[in-house]
Amino acid sequence: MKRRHFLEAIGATSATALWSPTAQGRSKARSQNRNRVRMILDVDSVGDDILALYFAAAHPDIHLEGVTTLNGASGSLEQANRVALRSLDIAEARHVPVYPGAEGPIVEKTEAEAAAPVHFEKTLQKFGERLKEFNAPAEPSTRAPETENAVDYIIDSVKSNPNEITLVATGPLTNVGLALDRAPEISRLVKECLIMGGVFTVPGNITPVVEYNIWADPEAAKIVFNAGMELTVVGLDVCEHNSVADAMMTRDDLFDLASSSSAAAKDICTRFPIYIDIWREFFGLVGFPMDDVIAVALAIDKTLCETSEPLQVDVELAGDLTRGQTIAYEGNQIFLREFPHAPRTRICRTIDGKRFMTLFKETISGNLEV
Ligand SMILES: [Ca+2]
Repeated sequence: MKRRHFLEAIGATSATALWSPTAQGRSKARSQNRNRVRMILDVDSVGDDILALYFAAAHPDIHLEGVTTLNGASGSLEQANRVALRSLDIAEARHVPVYPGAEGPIVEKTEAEAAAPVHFEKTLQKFGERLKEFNAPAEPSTRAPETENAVDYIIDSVKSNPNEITLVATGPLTNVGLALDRAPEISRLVKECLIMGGVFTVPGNITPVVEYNIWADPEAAKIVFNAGMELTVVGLDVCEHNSVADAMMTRDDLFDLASSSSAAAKDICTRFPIYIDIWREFFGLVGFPMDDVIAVALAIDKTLCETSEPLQVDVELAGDLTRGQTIAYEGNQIFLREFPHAPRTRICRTIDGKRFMTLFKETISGNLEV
């Protein structure tokens, strides 16, 4: 079916204006003389990290200063570096340096954690041939990562540019936690920090109360949540639950992106159908959740999500079921707890999913009207 026919069939002909080829390339012209968010993006480089890299590289209101990597859900630091470099190549952002970071969590996983059966891997087998596009090893880039370590780079950048740098972390919090541990003063020198991680009101994806990024390095997360930074938390509540289905990527969105000439859009259309299928068939979600992109998008548009008032949020370090749980102090409790800093953590409660997905597609396809 041609795109025009598809849109007519679903009664959305007006949307064609969004994808007008005449708007192509406007974003580059607009990017000059704009007051852009200076961003360091910390990634572990699986599916939605790639989308976050594409978005950050393409949006005219973001100046991507550097990308830092760590070992996370993609399996190794080397793979994270390769994926980050390759994604920046595709996004025509080869000028953005990539700094390798942590090879594992601050506290090593126990044998029991390492040996825990993973339901996901077994289920994947049924996807057969389609799996070759899922977390596929990236082709080598023509350039290498920087020699400076990610943690040193974060500390140096923040200290040299006080109140200028926005830190967005979309993987486990090891790099950010180590930077804050080594140089606590940067907590007041960062303009703000946004993280994708944690869960508050919907089921977790590791245990019913634990989300992957926090589970992967709870000690690092505890440092980050207790550092006194201006912190915005994109938890599973606004990305991985069908109550926010509007904010997920579906095959209809791939159809919209398919008319774009952007290399990032083409890559998404080639590689992401399997992600959409897996998240639908395994997690029961309407589409592929855009967790990491939401964290990046919030750095330029706070109105995309409704957030809590500033709260104290802490991380549970104990318990088979609860290690890595994020707990927000709300309401009134009998036990009094003193905190070292005033509350500065805002939790995302709701998201304007349709507006977010339109922003994503317009940014990736170079059709953004600003
Ligand atoms: Ca991630």
